[in-house]
Amino acid sequence: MAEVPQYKIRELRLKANDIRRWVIEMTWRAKSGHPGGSLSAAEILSVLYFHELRIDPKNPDWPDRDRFVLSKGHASPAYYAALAMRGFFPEDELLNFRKLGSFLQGHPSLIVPGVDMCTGSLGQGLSAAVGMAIAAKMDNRDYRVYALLGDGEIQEGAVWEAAMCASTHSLNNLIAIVDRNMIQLDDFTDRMVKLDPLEEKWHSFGWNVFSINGHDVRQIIYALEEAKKSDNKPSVVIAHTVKGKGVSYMENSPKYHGKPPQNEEEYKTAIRELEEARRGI
Ligand SMILES: Cc1ncc(C[n+]2csc(CCOP(=O)(O)OP(=O)(O)O)c2C)c(N)n1
Repeated sequence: MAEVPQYKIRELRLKANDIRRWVIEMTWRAKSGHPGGSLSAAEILSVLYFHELRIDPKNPDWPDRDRFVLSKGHASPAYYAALAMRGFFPEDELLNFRKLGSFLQGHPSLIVPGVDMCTGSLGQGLSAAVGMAIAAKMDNRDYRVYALLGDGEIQEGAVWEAAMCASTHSLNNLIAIVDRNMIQLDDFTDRMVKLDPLEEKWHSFGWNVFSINGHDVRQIIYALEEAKKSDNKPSVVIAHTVKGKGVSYMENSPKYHGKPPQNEEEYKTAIRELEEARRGI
């Protein structure tokens, strides 16, 4: 793999920090939304939107664009932030998150520029991504399809039906990323339905598997580069992350899955910690 220059790594880490800032700002203003699983996915979205995806914000419907499906649709704050920062719509719109009349509702829909699939009902995104990847092959187009799934989400059986379908059709143009933050709605995934050995499960379903630290942008870039070399299999990146990453009182806490900062003090603490982290990047 070509070495990624240090300035690029730093830029991607700064973008992840900006995404986190927006997640706090948006959920705090809306007094609702899902910060935990948005914060865990910040580096993944930063790498996708500022390094990986072949997209054109001026032409969101470009037929040859790479597709992205945020299967864990509740992580919309981080997703909308990445889309706005990338230029699909003005960043000011993020201040209207979840407001009546805004196009930035709690879960992504096709009215949002840059969004390729309506999501929010968990378990469906990979099937949609499989359909898009098959369509690319049928149309002789070389775009790739990326899907981001939650680890709680993949307890849903439909995900595994889609996984079998993808390997059956040799969808080497499909890359799934699992945000393995170990927590789902209100508890730890392993206390609800165990997923491990997760890497082996995907292997046995016929996928290439890459297991990485999902907060290390270099590792994310590397895994995606390797995945793209596949000539006959879909690939999955198991991104080991921390739910609530970057805000101390949210880290590893099921409480902040679907709860914004609870008061002014929590809001200020979150912003202060993210500003401190930014200075260290
Ligand atoms: C079909 C369906 N069932 C239940 C929910 C409610 N729900 C929203 S988020 C969530 C937990 C998701 O956990 P995970 O996939 O691990 O997401 P993350 O921790 O990354 O936020 C649930 C059960 C839903 N959105 N869709």
